[in-house]
Parts: sequence; C-alpha cells; structure tokens
Amino acid sequence: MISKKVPVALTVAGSDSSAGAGVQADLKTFSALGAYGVCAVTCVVAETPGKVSRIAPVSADMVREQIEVLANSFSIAAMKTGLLCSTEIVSAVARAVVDLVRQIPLIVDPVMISSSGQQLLRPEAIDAYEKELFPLATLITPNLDEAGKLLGRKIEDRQAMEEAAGALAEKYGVSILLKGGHLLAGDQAIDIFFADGKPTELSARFVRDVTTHGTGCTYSAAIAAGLARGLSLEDAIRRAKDFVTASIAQHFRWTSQSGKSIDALNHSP
Ligand code: PXL
Repeated sequence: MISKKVPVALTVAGSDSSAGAGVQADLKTFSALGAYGVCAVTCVVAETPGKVSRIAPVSADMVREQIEVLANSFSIAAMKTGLLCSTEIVSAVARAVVDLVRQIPLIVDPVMISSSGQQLLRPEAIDAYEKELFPLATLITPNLDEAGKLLGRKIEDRQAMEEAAGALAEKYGVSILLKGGHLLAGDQAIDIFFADGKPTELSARFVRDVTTHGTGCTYSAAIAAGLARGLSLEDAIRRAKDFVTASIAQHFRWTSQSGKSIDALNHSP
C-alpha cells in the first residue's frame, strides 16, 4: 500500500464511449496529474471521434445520488462539471454542490456543442446554468462559441476575446477562462484568464492537423487536478494548458474501418 495521501477530484460529466472526452478523459487526466478521480455520470453518449450517435441522460435523481454518496465518503479536494445534458440535471447538480462549494473549488466547463458540431446540451438548460450553477463556480471555462452564446455576440479577434472575458466575469461574478482554441489565426492558441478585474493572456504553440475531441474536458479536469493538489488558480491553469498542449501534440492516430483517420488525445503525455 502507498500511504501517501492522494487528493481526490470529482468530475460530474457525461460518458464518451470513445474515451477522448467526458468522464473518461477527466479520470485519465486526474490520474496523470496525481489526483484520484471519482465521477458522477450525467449521461451516456454513444460516439466515435467526429460522430455523436446518441445521448441518453441519466435521471437527475441518480446524478444527485452519485454526488451525495461520494461527498459523504471521500474528502473531495476539487470538482469540475462537464456535459450536464438537461435543465433537470444542471439544477440537480447545483443543489447537490451548493453546500460543498463553501470548501471545495468548482470548475464549470459549460459544454454545449461537440467539436464535431453536434448539440450536446439542450439549449433551454443555459438558463439554469446562468441562474443556478455559475454563481457557485470558482472558474467558468467557455470556448469562443459558448462565450458567444452566453453574451449573444460573436467573438472574432483578440480584443473581442478580452472584452468578452471581462463581460462574462462581470455578468456572473466569477473568474473566467476564455479559450481561444483554433479560431484565431496564427500559430498560437491563446486563452484569456480574467480574474480580480484584470485579464491575463496564456499562450501555447498551436498544434496543427490534429482532429481530437475532448480538449476542453481535459483542460478543465487538469485545472481541477492542480487545485486538488494545492496550486493557486493561475498556476493550475498554466500547468493545465501545458498538459493539454502535450496531450494534443502526442496524440494517438488509427485508421478506421472505413479508411478515415481517427485521432485521440494522449492523456498520459
Ligand atoms: O468534448 C465535449 C464532450 C463532453 N462530454 C462528453 C462528450 C463530448 C464530446 O463529444 O461526449 C461526454
């Protein structure tokens, strides 16, 4: 037995059958970064990289019970949410974590659409996010599409990113990590971390010609792992960005039955 106390991190997210995103990505990331991962599954997604076939939600009561039994037993050091699927599940998660967030940091990754363009979150659930879950978050990690949806405008350049991150931080009263991803031109993947009234730019080499999914899941899980290990929020974000960049750069690649290429993140880069 290893007597060292390993911090426990909780993910509340969907199951991705192809294991690049969702709880599978989160648990692998937690392990790679020295945290013991536990999970509450919100929905089961039948998919392969690039194609979501079907999404089946778990009952909101079952989601609540998973969180409750875990929180009653483990000493959870950090938690994150990923795909929450429906209004009922967003509300159930908010109710289940409302007392926990007094002591445990919560990263909310507001997953709405898959990288392949498939709607993952029911659009009417955005309201419950805004009213019930965002106020409980330590950090919200939208990509440009999600931030655009929350603000009702397109975010098309670096300046607009900074303004959007500030507007979201003001609107929800929490820190924001706005992920620029591939949408900005150039050879850098730029994110804006907006906290305490000021923006900080994080940049990493943009890895080209890789079509992986689950980078957002992996990023927020890596941040949660860093917080679980006692890092400050900014240090956790910086290390998480390095981890995601390495996971993409060292991706796996196979050829599918139909001759197409399949890429997946490497969660142990
Ligand atoms: O990458 C977004 C995402 C999040 N969570 C689950 C998913 C996906 C993408 O397909 O399946 C469970």
